Order: sequence, then structure tokens, then C-alpha cells
Amino acid sequence: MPCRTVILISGSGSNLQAFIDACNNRTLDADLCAVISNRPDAAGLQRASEAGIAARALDHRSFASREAFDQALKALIDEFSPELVILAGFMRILGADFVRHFRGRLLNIHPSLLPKYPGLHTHRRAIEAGDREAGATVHFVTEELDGGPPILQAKVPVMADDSPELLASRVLEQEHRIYPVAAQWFAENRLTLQGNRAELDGIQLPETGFAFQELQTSAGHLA
Ligand code: NHR
Ligand code: GAR
Repeated sequence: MPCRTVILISGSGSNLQAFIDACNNRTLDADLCAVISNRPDAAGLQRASEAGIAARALDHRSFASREAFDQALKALIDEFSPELVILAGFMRILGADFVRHFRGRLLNIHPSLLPKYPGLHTHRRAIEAGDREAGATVHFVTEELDGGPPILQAKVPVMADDSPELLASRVLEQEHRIYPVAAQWFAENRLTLQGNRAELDGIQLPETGFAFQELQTSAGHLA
């Protein structure tokens, strides 16, 4: 049975597109039931419609409080009874109630090598710090912003004359490769959240998640 999945976005939805492509390629066994954006003008909603996926907007600006938005979002997601909820460039911080409700079935991709640079402007921060490498991390979402247990991480080099935009596009390319892989692990019931650690096949994942590079060398067919 394909894994019932709801995807939350705020913007262009290129990660959403990677999920759509992975379903079409049969590398991801998911039923993408709905795409929900907090921004009504998000380009990703168009991608969803074109793929025949229910596309909904829930504008956070029309709610009196963060809690009221979270409640409405939770109710809307639950209408689709998903097994998995994916944050794909979703830009609203979610409250403790929301996160608890979806605990263990809520994933995010963050554009840094967590635990480095939680929060915003990750690429600018990595360049300003003089880092030689950057990347992206798929993690379980917990109450702590970008602090939930990492699952899968991919690295890219930071170039001598890099700009945040160039680095962002280099990282995004890797996001599109790793996020559907982590979702497929979940779909196959191989990935779980146990306490505050992520487990794959019952084995604790490292503190920074599985290194995608190692996955490629040890299992070329997944690359
Ligand atoms: N919510 C919880 N509880 N835990 C996490 O780990 C979350 C989360 C909600 C979103 C994505 C995250 C990222 O990958 C994410 C992880 C938004 C902000 C933010 O500051 C920070 C991190 C992330 C998403 N948002 C502003 C806010 O006030 C709004 C910014 C905007 O609209 O442009 O919510 O980076
Ligand atoms: C991605 O780089 C994602 O990691 C990042 O936004 C981009 C969304 O791109 N997420 C965050 O910064 C969350 N705060 P997309 O809309 O094309 O998938």
C-alpha cells in the first residue's frame, strides 16, 4: 500500500516536484494526497494541480494567532488522514501541539548540515563563517526548531567565490536526491522515531543522520 502523504510548502515547491517525480519513477511508493501552502501564491500549488494532487491554501495572515493557524492546519491535514507529513520549504514555525500530534510522522528538510545553522539564512551564514562545506539535512520535526533527530544528510563544497544564491542551488540539487530516499525509508516502515533518536531498521542513526555519500558507495542502485 502506498504511503498516504501530505506535503506542506510555502514557495516554489521544487522539493515537492522531486516527490512527484520519484512517485512517477516508482522510486517512492507514496500516495501524495494533498499539497497545502500557507502562501496562496506559492508556485508549488500549480505544480500540485498539474500533477492531479489536491492543492489547498491556508493563509496564516487570516488567523488571529499562531495557535489558531496551527489548529486549522492540523484539521485540514487530518481530513486527508496521512501516514506521513512532509515539510518541503514550509516557512512557518509550528507550535508544540501541532508537532506532538504528528510526532514520528513529520519530516523536514533543512538547508544546512545540522546541528549547524538552525533557522533562516543558512547559506549566507555558512559562507560568512568560512565553511568549506555545506549541505542539507532531512530530520524528524520536534518542538525544537530544526533540532529534531537527523535522518539523512548530503554535503556539497562551498566555493571560494560563492554567493548564497549559488550555494543554495547547489544544496537544493542534493535536497531533491535525499528527501525522496528518506520518505521511501518511511514508506517501507524502516524509519522510526524512538524517543529522541531516529532509527533505520531498528538501528540508531548517527547524530548527524546517515551520510548520503556513504549510501551511494555502499548501494549504488540507490544513487
Ligand atoms: N516547527 C517546529 N516546531 N520544529 C521544526 O523543526 C520546524 C518547524 C517549522 C518549520 C522548517 C524550518 C527550516 O527548515 C521548520 C522546522 C521557518 C522558520 C522561521 O523562522 C525557521 C525554520 C524553518 C521554517 N519562520 C518565520 C516564522 O515566524 C517566518 C519566516 C517567513 O515567513 O519567511 O514562523 O528552515
Ligand atoms: C529548500 O532549500 C528548503 O530546504 C528550504 O527552502 C527551500 C524550498 O525550496 N527550507 C527552508 O528554508 C525552511 N525554512 P522548494 O520550495 O523549491 O522546495
